[in-house]
This record gives sequence, structure tokens and C-alpha cells, in this order.
Amino acid sequence: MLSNKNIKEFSNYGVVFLKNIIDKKWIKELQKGVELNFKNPSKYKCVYEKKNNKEIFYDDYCNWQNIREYQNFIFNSGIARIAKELMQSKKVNLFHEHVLIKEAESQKKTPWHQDQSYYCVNGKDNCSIWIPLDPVLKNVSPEFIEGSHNWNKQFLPTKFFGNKYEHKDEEFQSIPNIEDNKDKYKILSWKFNLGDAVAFKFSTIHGAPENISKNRRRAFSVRFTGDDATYIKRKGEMSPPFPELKLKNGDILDSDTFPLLISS
Ligand SMILES: O=C(O)CCC(=O)C(=O)O
Repeated sequence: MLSNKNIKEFSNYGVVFLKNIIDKKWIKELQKGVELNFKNPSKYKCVYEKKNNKEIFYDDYCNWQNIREYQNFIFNSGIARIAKELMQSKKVNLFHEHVLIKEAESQKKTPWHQDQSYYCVNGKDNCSIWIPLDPVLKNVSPEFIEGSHNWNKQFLPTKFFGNKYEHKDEEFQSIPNIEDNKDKYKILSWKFNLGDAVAFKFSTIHGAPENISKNRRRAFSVRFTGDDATYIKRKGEMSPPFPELKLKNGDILDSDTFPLLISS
């Protein structure tokens, strides 16, 4: 499904654009799922911005067990195989799905951040696949710092609405001010048609501009882990929190929460 160039880019840059990788039938399935999701959101739904009392930037996550369309996509579309090839892993576990919606003219940026310090996962074999459910122009699509997964730095998590997490991990440092120094970094972004996606590592630094367009920007991010992934309980707040988990530090993730999608 993927070219060697795709796989190399993912490994070298920590991010790769995947043109026309998702069949339109699956995009429709996810659009249907997102509609159902926000008719009946989970306790994790967050609203970051409102205009005239209408929510215009919001998200929700960890709903695949309740939304048949998400489950169908994750288990039956071949997306886990794409993750396997990118990670060059024998095994693939689902980590979770995350839906972010920026309605037209949402003014808030998604701040620059690194996902891994929010997550209860150690290791380098991992991958998020961001799949837009609307066409997205380059000037409103997510931005990634090329090669930032190889900086070997762990940055304090950033809350999307500005406040810092109460994080006590000594090994985490503050993320640099990327927004005001964009010329110092090699920043990658793309225009997306329906069916395009971008895959990136949990440690790749990314953010997204405000949605200055006249169109919605719905995105389904699905996240996977591979061979070397183990559980770690962060010292501070984690997102998602996965309160039901009974894993201990160093355990492999295989569990009802993180089902094994491919085992060899
Ligand atoms: O959609 C966005 O604005 C950001 C997406 C993101 O941060 C992610 O999927 O990890």
C-alpha cells in the first residue's frame, strides 16, 4: 500500500503525507460516526471556542467502543496495516481515536505540542494518522516540525486552552516558542483532499493554525503503537486518562483498552 519513500520519510522526518490512501467509502463511514459521536458525546468532550453560543472548536476521544462506524474503520479498513508498514513493526495495538473539529472561522490555533508526554506510552514504535473528513487548504492544515522526533527531548504537555498541565516529570522541559520563531524550524504542511492523510510519530512536534476558511475542518486521528511500546504512568495528568487500566510500568499494552489489531 505504501512506497519505500513513504516509509523512509516517516522514519527520517517523523511525519509523512499519504496521498489518496483512504477509500471514500471509509471517509463516509467516519463522517457518519462523527455525527453520532457529537449527538451523544462522551464525558471527555472539550469545547475550546464558541461564537454566538455555537461551539466552533471542540473535540472528543476514546469512543471507538461505542461508535460502530469508528470500530468498523479501525478493525476492517486496513488502516492498521498502514500503521504496521510505517512503524515497521510486527505487532500493532490500537491506542485510541481522537476527533477534532474546527468549524469555519474558528480563531484558535492548536498549540504546538508533542503527544507522547500526555500519553501513558513509552517507546518509539508508534504512529498517529490524521484523516480529514473535509477537504483542507494548506493554510489551515496541521503543521509538523521535520525531524523533531529525533531531538530526543520530551516536552511538558500543553493544554489546548492555554493552561499548563500539573506535570511533575523532571525529564520534561518546556516546549520552545515555535510560533514566534517559525523561520528557525523546517515546518511541513500539506493541502488535503478527501482520502489524503498524514501520519506522524507521538514524539513529532505539531500544531495547527486557526481555521480561517469558510469550510468545516473535521479530523479523525487514529493512534497506534508497535513492537517496543510499554505502559508508563506519567507523574502528572495524562490525556487520555484511561481510568479503567490496570497495567503497570513496563507492561506491554495488549488489553481490552488497547486491542491487538495485528500480531505478526
Ligand atoms: O487537528 C488538529 O488541530 C491537531 C491534531 C493533533 O494535534 C493530533 O491529532 O495529534
